[in-house]
Amino acid sequence: MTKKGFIFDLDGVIVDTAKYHFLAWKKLANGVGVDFTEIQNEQLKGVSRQKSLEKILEWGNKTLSEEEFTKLMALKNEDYLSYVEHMKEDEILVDVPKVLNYLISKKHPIALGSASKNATAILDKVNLLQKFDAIVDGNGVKKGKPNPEVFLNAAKLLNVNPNECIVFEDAKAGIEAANAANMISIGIGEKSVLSDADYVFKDFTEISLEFIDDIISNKIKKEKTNLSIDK
Ligand code: B16
Ligand code: MG
Repeated sequence: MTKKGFIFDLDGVIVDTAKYHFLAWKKLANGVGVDFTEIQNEQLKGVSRQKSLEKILEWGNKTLSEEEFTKLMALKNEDYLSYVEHMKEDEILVDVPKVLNYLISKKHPIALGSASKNATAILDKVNLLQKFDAIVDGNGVKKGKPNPEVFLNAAKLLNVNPNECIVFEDAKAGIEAANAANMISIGIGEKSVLSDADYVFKDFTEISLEFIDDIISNKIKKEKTNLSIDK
């Protein structure tokens, strides 16, 4: 049987750190006189820290000097990490360990493919770091999602062909990146948002081990392709 590579996004797939990003971005935005809503926070999912701040300033019609911009990014991260610091295993999203442990028992390699520069620290906090064979995070990529770089790097590290890889993602940009990498894209969240994904599940409770077996045995294949990466 061909070896498959399984790649997991972090925020929104393994843990829900979006709520901490929201608190930290809201504090920062309000501090410079800009409004920030949960709906706007949704649009920052999978988006890098720098791009997120650019968007917030754009929404609020604000411009900052380069120095202020760098300072605010550092402050946001400090605030965000004050929440991350308290994270424990109970913040792992339901049934994620079920799938991780099953893949490990079947000897299929697992990678993380996240935009976050704090990914290793977060995985360590929730005690999952040891389960991953490779970590590709915001420190290791030049082009963020929807560019496929993050997932292609992960496939390389796992030593698995991209077309034998499967990506679990909660962000639209992440699904586009997985499709551009020619990997099976599995959306975690709402079908209406993740319509480009090959398969969509509300969360991991909906993903059966039979489904994983069907992927491994090629019964389940890639449904959609999207090779436009110039975004
Ligand atoms: P950091 P993911 C992404 O994580 C988050 O969804 C996004 O909201 C955040 O801005 C980005 O990481 C960068 O995070 O500030 O920790 O470097 O979903 O790609 O795992
Ligand atoms: Mg995510």
